[in-house]
Amino acid sequence: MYAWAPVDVPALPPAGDDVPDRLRLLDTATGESVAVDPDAKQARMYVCGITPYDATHLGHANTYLAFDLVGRVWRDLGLKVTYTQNVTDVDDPLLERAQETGQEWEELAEDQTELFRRDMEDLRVIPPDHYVGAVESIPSVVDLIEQLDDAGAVYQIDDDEHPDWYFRTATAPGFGDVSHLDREQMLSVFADNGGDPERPGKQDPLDALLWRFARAGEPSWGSVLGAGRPGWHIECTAIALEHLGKAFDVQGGGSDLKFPHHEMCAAQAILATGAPLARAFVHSGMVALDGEKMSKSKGNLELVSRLRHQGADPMAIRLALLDHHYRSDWEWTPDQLERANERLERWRGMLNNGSAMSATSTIAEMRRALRDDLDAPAALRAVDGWVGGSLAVGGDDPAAIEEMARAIDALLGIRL
Ligand code: 5CA
Ligand code: ZN
Repeated sequence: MYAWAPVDVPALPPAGDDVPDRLRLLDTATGESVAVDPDAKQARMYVCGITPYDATHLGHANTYLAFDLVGRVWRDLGLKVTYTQNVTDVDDPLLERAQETGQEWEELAEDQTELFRRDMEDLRVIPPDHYVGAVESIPSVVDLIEQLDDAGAVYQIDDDEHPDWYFRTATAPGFGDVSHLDREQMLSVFADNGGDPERPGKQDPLDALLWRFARAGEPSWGSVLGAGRPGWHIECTAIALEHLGKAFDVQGGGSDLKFPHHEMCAAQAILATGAPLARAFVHSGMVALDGEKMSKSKGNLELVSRLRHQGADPMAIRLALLDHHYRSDWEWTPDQLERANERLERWRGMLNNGSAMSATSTIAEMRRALRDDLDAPAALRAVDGWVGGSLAVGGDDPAAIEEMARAIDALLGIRL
């Protein structure tokens, strides 16, 4: 159901000694820049996927482009990459939207997942190796909850009708080590980010829903826990552990997922496996529109698909997003697309120019920028410099144009 077209990534000549041979990223958990390459040849990354109840907006696209760059840099370092992404294909916002519109929830999820997949293809995002739905993962979710139960970290709410299962958060080892929020801050963020601090019967307002008992009019699945459906955090913990194993290299998502989502996933994984979920927790910044974080729930959106229907070149959309550092919070304005178009035209013009300066030092500069916490804006400026210099002084390196086009494609995902 969730096929996603492969993207061709051209091979580049190996980097020289003037380029560091590791990718460093800012790890939210330690607050430090860390080398995220594994010792083995196989790099493993999990990125939190969409909840498919509305179309892909530029905030989502920005987040998936950031982690697309991680995969590209790893490949350029000669690593094999295993990339897993989930799709939260059953959850409250999705069921609520289906209720409002009268559409079947399964159909809504499938339609929006399909649209997301097409948007990602347009933007030349390398597909995950495992693109996994919550619904198809219910057996792993149930197994993991049982494991947590064995560890004494699980309880049922004292409620005859809906004895939902909860994760005993406060006593979990390492709880707080991802987001570093104090309890006060956690409580204030929790409700805004999908938590239910007010639910009567919880032992601690910060405890996280693991398994929601069936309610009238809601989908549910039979299990040893009773008929119900998965909570949100346990979905990602189960999918990540099943498809990547423990202590994988990068857990990624937007900064809105630091707490509670990634904090809960991390605590659940440590309890269940005795090992950290991931070696680094990496978060992309939030894209805003009209002064507020772009969000499906608020409706202040600019959509990849809308820009495409208006005739935007997907490579210009990609360039416009890459012109912001992945960790910065920024606001979308239409003039950014115009500027990206002009840049794309300049770069494409260079392709037809026939003569250029050597590309070697520019490609080294792009690699240095990207390997140092994914500084895509600096990599774009390096290409600008090469294009401008080539046009100004001309050049006599006939292979340089092709080499540069390959590097722009492999490292930045821009097909000229
Ligand atoms: N299904 C969950 C993750 S398991 C979820 O958060 N879905 S989502 O559709 O709301 O968001 C999908 C991804 O886009 C997440 O990684 C989220 O952090 C990121 N995201 C959401 N809004 C923005 C935004 N305005 N700017 C940047 N990234 C965003
Ligand atoms: Zn997630």
